Order: sequence, then C-alpha cells, then structure tokens
Amino acid sequence: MHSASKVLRVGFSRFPRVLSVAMKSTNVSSNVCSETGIGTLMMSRAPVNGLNYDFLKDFREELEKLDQDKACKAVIITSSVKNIFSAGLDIMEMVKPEPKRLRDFWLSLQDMWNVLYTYRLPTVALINGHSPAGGCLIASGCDYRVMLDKTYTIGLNETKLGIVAPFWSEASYHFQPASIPRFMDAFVALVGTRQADLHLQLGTLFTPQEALKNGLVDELASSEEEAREKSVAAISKFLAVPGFPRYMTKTSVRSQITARFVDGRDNDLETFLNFVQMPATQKTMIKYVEALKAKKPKL
Ligand code: CO8
Repeated sequence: MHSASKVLRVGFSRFPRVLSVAMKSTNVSSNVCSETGIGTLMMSRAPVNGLNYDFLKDFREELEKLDQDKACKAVIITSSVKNIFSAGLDIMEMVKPEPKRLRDFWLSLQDMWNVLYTYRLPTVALINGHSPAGGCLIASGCDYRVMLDKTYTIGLNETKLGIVAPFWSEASYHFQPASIPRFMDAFVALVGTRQADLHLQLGTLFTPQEALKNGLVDELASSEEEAREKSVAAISKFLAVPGFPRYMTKTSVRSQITARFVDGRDNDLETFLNFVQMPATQKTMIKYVEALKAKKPKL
C-alpha cells in the first residue's frame, strides 16, 4: 500500500503514539507520530513566539532533525502558545542592538528561511493564533496553510511598524535592488502581485476569511481538532504524489525566489545592519515597543 494511503487508512488519532521526541529547548520541540509518520514542530516561546536568535536557530535545527528522521514523512508547524502562532521577529533583538548579536540574529533568520522554503518534506502551517509579520513569513514558507477561523489576524504589517517598509524601499534605492532578497516574495507568490502591492503598502493584517479570499491561507477550520484533521488530509494529498517529482517541482517553482535569496543574502545582511542601527530607525522601534507595552498598536 502506498504511504499516503497508509496515512489515510490510519487516520489521525487524537492521542497518536509518538515515535520520537526531540526536546532540546523550550522554544521549539518536535515529535513524529508512529502511526502516521507526521512530524509536528511546536513553537512554544511564551508570551508570543517572538523570533529571537535562539528561537530561529532551534527552529531550523528541529526542521533539519525531522528531515533526517527516516520515520518522518511530512511536518505540521504550529504553536502551543494560546492565541498566538507567532508575533514575528522579536523586536527586542533590534532595539539598541549589540552589532555582533544583530548580525547573528539576521543570519539565523536567513538560515531558517532557507531551510523552510526549500524543505524536502511537505509542510503545513496550522495557524492557531495571530500571525503578523515574521509569523506570516513562517506560514508563507510552508506548502499549505490551515488557519483557525477566530479573531486572529495574519499578514505583513511591517509598514505599520515603520521599520521594514522604509528598510526595503531605502534598500532598493541605495543598494542594487536586483540583488536584494525579499522575504516578502513568498507572500507575493501566494496573493498575487496586485494584492501584494496593495496590502504590503497598507500593512494589512487579514482576518482568516480575508486571508482565505486572498489566497494567503488555503483552508479555515472552526476548531483546533478540525484544523489538525484538515492539515492531515492535506498532507495525505501531498504524500499521494511520488516524493521526488513533487520535491523537484516545488524546487523548480520556487527557484527564482530561492536564487534571488541566495545571491543577495550578503547584501541583505549588510543592508539590514545599516538600516536597523540608524538613529531614526531606533527611534521608531523604541516608540513601537513603548506603544506595544501600553497596548496601543492597531493591528
Ligand atoms: N517582539 C517582542 N516582544 C513582543 C512582540 C514582538 N514581536 N510582540 C509582542 N511582544 C511582547 C509585548 O510587548 C508584551 O510584553 P509585556 O508583557 O512585557 O508587556 C508581550 O509580548 C505580550 O504581548 P501582548 O500583551 O501584546 O499580547 P496579546 O496577546 O495581547 O497580543 C499580538 C498579541 C497581537 C501578537 C501583539 O503582541 C502584537 O501585535 N505584537 C506585535 C506584532 C508585530 O508587530 N510584529 C512585527 C515584528 S517585526 C517582523 O516580524 C519583521 C518580519 C520581517 C519579515 C519580512 C517581511 C517582508
């Protein structure tokens, strides 16, 4: 019997037997279900799964570990933090940064992204909470997205933070635009150029219904259990296709984006370092953090 049929036949028990558990840090953990061969990568950095250096490194390492686990056939990425998938980059990494740490931080984001976007196994983002900015980036890097239809939001809201949009537009002006990798490329690939143009400028955070309409997510679910079932069903479809041609096709469709990323990542790093350390950027970010702590940002 084909492995995909096996997954369908076994179904997804609410309490599946866990074949292997990799628990290295409290940030990110992973396990593989012995019945389905489905790996789960769990993000658990309270309070908001902020992507700091350690989290990004752990995330990449857990992904690589699952890839090397022969029992693992596909990966679901989700969160154990209530109402939060991920709030994106940990802004504190960029406020009054120490230069070496800042460099390592951005390199860890690039590395994580590179592994996720070119991942050999099928990946599904089970978006069970808010997913702004870097949270949306993680979801966009997967092959399929199932989102809980609750009062959550998802999107790239960087312009509203006043940081990344000036960064990328400044970058386009000052530093060879063609060679700059844009993490927003994956978002453009999902929602289309026109909608991306509009919503990246506006820093729109979509409701789940809007995200579905715009192609940013593939399915909605009314409960965590249903989201899990839909994620497993999506994986079964991926696994019904022979693995190598499926992976080669994924690689091929994403090749322009990944090539631009690989070619431009050094330039991207220097641009990021210059931008973040500019006094004006620091001023904006400090204000944003203050507003966040005072619960003022309007998402
Ligand atoms: N970084 C650091 N700390 C954060 C972040 C963050 N991204 N988000 C929230 N926090 C902190 C809060 O300040 C608060 O701290 P404290 O307890 O000390 O006051 C704590 O986490 C809990 O936050 P909330 O009380 O706000 O939690 P809620 O459950 O009420 O709200 C939200 C959750 C909706 C996620 C809310 O926290 C929020 O809106 N956060 C900001 C999200 C955001 O703007 N993220 C952008 C980060 S920049 C980024 O990711 C760039 C990505 C680049 C990708 C490329 C794009 C092109």
